[in-house]
Amino acid sequence: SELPEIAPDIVIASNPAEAIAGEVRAGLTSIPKTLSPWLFYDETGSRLFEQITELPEYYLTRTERAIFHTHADEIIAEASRPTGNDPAPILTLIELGAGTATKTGILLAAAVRRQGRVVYQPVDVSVTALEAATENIRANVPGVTVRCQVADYTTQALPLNRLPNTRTLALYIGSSIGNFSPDDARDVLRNLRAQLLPGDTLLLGTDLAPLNGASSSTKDESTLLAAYNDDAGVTAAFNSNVLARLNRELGANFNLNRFIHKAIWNSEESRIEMHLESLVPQRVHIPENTSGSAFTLDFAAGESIHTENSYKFTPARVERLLTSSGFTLTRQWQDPQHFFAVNLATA
Ligand code: AVI
Repeated sequence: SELPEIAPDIVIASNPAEAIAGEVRAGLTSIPKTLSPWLFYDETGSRLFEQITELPEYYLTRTERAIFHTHADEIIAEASRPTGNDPAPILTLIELGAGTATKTGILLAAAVRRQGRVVYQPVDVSVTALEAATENIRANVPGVTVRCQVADYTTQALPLNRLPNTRTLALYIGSSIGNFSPDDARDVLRNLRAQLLPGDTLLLGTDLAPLNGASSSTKDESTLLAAYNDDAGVTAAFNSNVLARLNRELGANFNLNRFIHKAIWNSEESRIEMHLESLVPQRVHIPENTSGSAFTLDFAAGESIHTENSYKFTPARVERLLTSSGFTLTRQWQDPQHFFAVNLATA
């Protein structure tokens, strides 16, 4: 039977200018200095991130895409598994932090093959990303009804306008969960879990930790470091853009030539860390704004701003995260080299 056509409904997120000013003040006045990774994604940062996903060193995106190409029908079949009170489930796909949805088309096409049509609800804080996602899916995957939602899924309850008699498959792919601390990751997934019904599923993309000594994997520390420190310098530009953004939007006076991009592997925490390291002793000024009065920042030579963590998971760690958020891991797909994992969990 045909699913009804639904008009796009846009939910506007909270005041971004105020959120940015508050976040910057809190992060830069703490010890050690930090900046939240979501600050990367202004227009320039989002464009640089798209470039990162195509770099030869950045294996994450193409590996996850390859897993989708190989297993999309199986993933959709598994998420559509009949149950006693739902013998022929029809899926609705929602995607957290959809961005431009370039990989999602593979899963949507598989859903269309199985059920004829599908409703797709991308959720993102960026309107321009959602416009690109809608364009991309409408042009490339017939049979999909796109319904965009502008929202910050980390802080706002997702307004899931469910269609009657459909089952939700929530997508959280691209290793985005890896940019949260373990506690925050659990809270994000718990928040999502609270809005799902029994039988609904989550597809979670996780980058895998290096398997030391395992012969079936060629992933080691150098693979990881290269992915976050590419030869063309795109990741360095992506990292420094956050300072350029603070100059543009808050009137700060960071001198970008006096900070250098650093990516390090923290094996104890199983994460890549990105930093912006001050090359010299220096003082930076941030004018008065909505979050309070002007302030100055003093940097010692070699002192850094910690701008991002990117956690890498063992399969056991993925399972623990899902269990602690109220999900049950049902299937996991990996690429042949064990670089990346795509996990299906039930609510
Ligand atoms: C968006 N996120 C999963 C990326 C990552 O790999 O952690 C962001 C990124 N940072 C540097 N390169 C890519």
